Amino acid sequence: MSDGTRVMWMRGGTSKGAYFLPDDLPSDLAERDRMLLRAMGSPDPRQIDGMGGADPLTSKVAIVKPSARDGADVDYLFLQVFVDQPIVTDAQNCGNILAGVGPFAIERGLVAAQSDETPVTIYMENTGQMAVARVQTPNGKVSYVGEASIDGVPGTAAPVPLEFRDTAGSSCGALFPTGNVVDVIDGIEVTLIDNGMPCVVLRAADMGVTGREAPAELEANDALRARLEHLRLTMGPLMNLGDVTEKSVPKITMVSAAKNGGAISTRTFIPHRCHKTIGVLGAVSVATACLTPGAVGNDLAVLPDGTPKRVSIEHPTGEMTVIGHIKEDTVAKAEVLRTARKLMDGVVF
Ligand code: NQM
Repeated sequence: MSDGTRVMWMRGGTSKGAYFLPDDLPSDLAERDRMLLRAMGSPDPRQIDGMGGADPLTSKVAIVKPSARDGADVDYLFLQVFVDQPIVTDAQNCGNILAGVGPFAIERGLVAAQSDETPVTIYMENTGQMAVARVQTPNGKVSYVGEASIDGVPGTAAPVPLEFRDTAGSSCGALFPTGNVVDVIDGIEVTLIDNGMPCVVLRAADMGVTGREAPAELEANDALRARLEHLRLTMGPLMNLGDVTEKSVPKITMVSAAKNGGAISTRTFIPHRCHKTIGVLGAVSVATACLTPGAVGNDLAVLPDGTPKRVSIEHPTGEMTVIGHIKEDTVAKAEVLRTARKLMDGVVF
C-alpha cells in the first residue's frame, strides 16, 4: 500500500474536489490517473471505496503549480474523474473548482498573500486562458469566513470574485464553432457556443419538457437522456471536439423563460447528470447566447438595459449572475461571484 498522497480537499463554488501540487502526484500520467480513480473510488456509482461524493460535481481534481508564464501566478489543470467509468479527462475546464485555486495557491505558499485582498492570476491549462481570482487575506492569511452567499451552497463565506477575459473559443476554436448562431439538428434549433465552456443551448420545450423539472425528474426521464446523448454525440464533432463519447463536453443546457425575475431559466446536463446549479463557464457561455441576437436563448431572455450586462441565469437551486462586459457585440470579459472553503488538509490513500 502506498504511503498516501498529500492533498487539500476544498469546496470551490458549488463543486468539491481534491487539490494537489504536481510534485505530490505520480509523474507518469497513466499511474496518476489510476491513483486519482482510486482516491475518488471510481468507477462505482456510489464511490463507496473513495472520497468522491457519487456525483460529477464532487469528483473533481485541481493540479496547481507556480507559473512560468508572463502575467500568471499559477497554472491550474482541471481533471474530471468520472464517477461510474474509469475515465479521468482534461477535456474540460471548471470555473467552480477554479474558485479554490487562489486560496490553495496561497495556503501552499505558491503566491504571497497581500494585505486584506490578494489577486491571483491563474493560467487555465485546459483552455490556455487566464482568470483572476480575488482572495480575502486579512493579516496575510486566507480567510474563508464572510458574508457572501451563492445559490446552491448553504450559509455565507468570504467572497472569491472571478474574472475571465477573452474566453471565446476556449475548446472549440471559435465562439460559434459551426460559424452559425443557430443550427438545425434533428429538426430542432440549437446554438452551439463556447465562451469558456462548449455548450449546446436548446429550448426545453423542443425536448418535450417545461424546464421547471427538478434534476432528479429529468434524470429519471430515460427517453430525454437518450435523445440528449444522441444530440451530444452528433454535435461534438461539429463543435471541433471530435468523438465526445468519453468526454464530459459539450454540456447541454435546456432553456426556458425565467420564473423568478431572472433573465432565463436553465437545466444543464454535464453531460449525463443534471447539474444542481450550473457551471461557471457554462453560465458565461449561456449568458453569451442570451446576449447574441438570433441565438437560442436570446428569444426567451429578459435582458437588462445598460452595460455591463447583469444576466441572472436561473438554475434548479437559485440563480447565478454573470456580469458581461460587451465588446464588438460579444461578451469579452465576464465576472462571476463564487466562494470557497478549505475542508481537509492531509493525505489520501
Ligand atoms: O462550467 C460542472 C461545475 C461544472 C463546471 C460541469 C464549471 C464551469 O459546476 O465552469 O464550473 O459543467 O461539469 O463545477
